[in-house]
Amino acid sequence: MAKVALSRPVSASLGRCELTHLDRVPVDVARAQREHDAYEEALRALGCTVVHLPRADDLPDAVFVEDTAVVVDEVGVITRPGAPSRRAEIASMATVLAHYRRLYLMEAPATLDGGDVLVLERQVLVGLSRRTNAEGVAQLAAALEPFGYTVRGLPITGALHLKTAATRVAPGLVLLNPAWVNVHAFAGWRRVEVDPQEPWAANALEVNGTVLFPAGFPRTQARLLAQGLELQMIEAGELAKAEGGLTCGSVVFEDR
Ligand code: CIR
Repeated sequence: MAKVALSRPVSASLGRCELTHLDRVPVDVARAQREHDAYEEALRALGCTVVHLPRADDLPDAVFVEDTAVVVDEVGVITRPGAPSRRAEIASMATVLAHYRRLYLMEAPATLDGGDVLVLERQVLVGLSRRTNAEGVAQLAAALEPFGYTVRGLPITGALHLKTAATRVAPGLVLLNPAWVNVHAFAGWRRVEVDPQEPWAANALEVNGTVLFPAGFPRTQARLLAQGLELQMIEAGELAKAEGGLTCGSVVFEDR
């Protein structure tokens, strides 16, 4: 089925991004944009229509659109990002997403980053991280449970977001770093663990049966290939300096 991928150009101010677990190092914005262009091209090749949100050069983290919205077939939720510097990103997401979904808008005191939200069919796991609080989980539940989803929070330590630690790579199959997330939260799912030497390898993006996977994690890559998965490698090293992974750069959903 046709999919839409919402995306946004890399901001000129990316070097002033929020950082939690990484030290600040110089970021080459042009290189980050080239990486993002190739990522968008990969999404197109997998059948997505890439729709751009407006450039927001004064908002350093605006390229990480995933954090500003959670989209399921029935509704779109505009989040209230945990970092105050990121709250100005939501207005343009709401404007664009309103073309595709009825919207639910989160309100204070909720905070929630979309990077903390892992949708596993009708089960939604939400990382209780530095960015996402219990009220955020409660408001997401209020938005999604009327449509038959169950929404559950789980503590996250060590990683910025739940999806830094775990992502869905195929129906019934989760890729995860067991050091950062409790594996028991994934009861009923098959699991493939990242190689212990590659803790940052758990953030992959499955689109129409192909897994976009970051270059530079050969051991975990081999584990995924051993599962029979179709992989496409993506260079994402420059955006990784801003603590962004592959899921962060887009919001992908069915065009309906
Ligand atoms: C931030 O700290 O908010 C950004 N520098 C990185 C956000 C990455 N987003 C994500 O993992 N969903």
